Amino acid sequence: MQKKVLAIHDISCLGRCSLTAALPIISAAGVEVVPLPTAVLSTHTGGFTHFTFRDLTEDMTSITKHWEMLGYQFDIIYTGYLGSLEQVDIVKHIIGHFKKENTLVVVDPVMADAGAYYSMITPDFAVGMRELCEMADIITPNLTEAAFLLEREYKEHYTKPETEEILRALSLLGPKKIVLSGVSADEHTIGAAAYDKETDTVSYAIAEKMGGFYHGTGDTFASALIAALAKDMTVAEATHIAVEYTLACIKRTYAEGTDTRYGVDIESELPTLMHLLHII
Ligand code: PXL
Repeated sequence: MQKKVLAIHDISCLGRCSLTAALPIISAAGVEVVPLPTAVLSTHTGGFTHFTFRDLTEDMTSITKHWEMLGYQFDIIYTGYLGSLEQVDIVKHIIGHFKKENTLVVVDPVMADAGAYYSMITPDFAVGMRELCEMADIITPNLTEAAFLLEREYKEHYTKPETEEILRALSLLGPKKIVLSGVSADEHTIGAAAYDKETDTVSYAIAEKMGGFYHGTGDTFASALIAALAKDMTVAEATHIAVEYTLACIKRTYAEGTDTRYGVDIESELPTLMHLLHII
């Protein structure tokens, strides 16, 4: 049976993040992606001014009520950027309704990067996100989001023991598995760490670091992770694939020299992802 993923994020029309990343990347795995848009923006909020923002809070409930009537079910529920605390509450209800025995709930607590909240996000949002993380099987924060979820100061550098302590502290919020991005071994590397609470093991996927700060790479990474999980890969394998694919997108975009606000070239590297997933 073809797997079905419910992806709850905004649509930032320009800038390749949230749904405009999730839809092509997860589809490339041969998986159906059903989008639930939380808002429509002309661009994402990172580095742009004058962007439009149409809130879809009301539509979220009426759309999912229709799906409830149809009895539609999902194998994976994947949540990302949410526009307000009210939306966090709605998403909790959606998870409550659509999570069945074998549904995997993956929460990407999208709210911050490089030590700072995104422009429309306030610190009280972290409280709501923490509650949403409690309902997840897997969470995928970056190091800044991890610090904010744990109500800690963000540091620029974390040692290996510090990273592993963060992973264990995050698992105490509830999720059985944590995929932490932005982890590095030294200044020349970057990648992610996957933690399994049941076995208390950490698996690292570390790659060479490229210059530049590209928007949307967190969503590229999490969407590739979902694609691999939907193909029944382990969280450790999926983390490796997500790091490799994201790095390939960044390398290509770096070579193209495009404005970093427009995100990475996820499209040209879709064959790489399909190859990593053993589809081609
Ligand atoms: O990539 C995360 C993200 C998603 N959606 C919107 C954003 C951002 C990051 O800035 O602004 C609207």
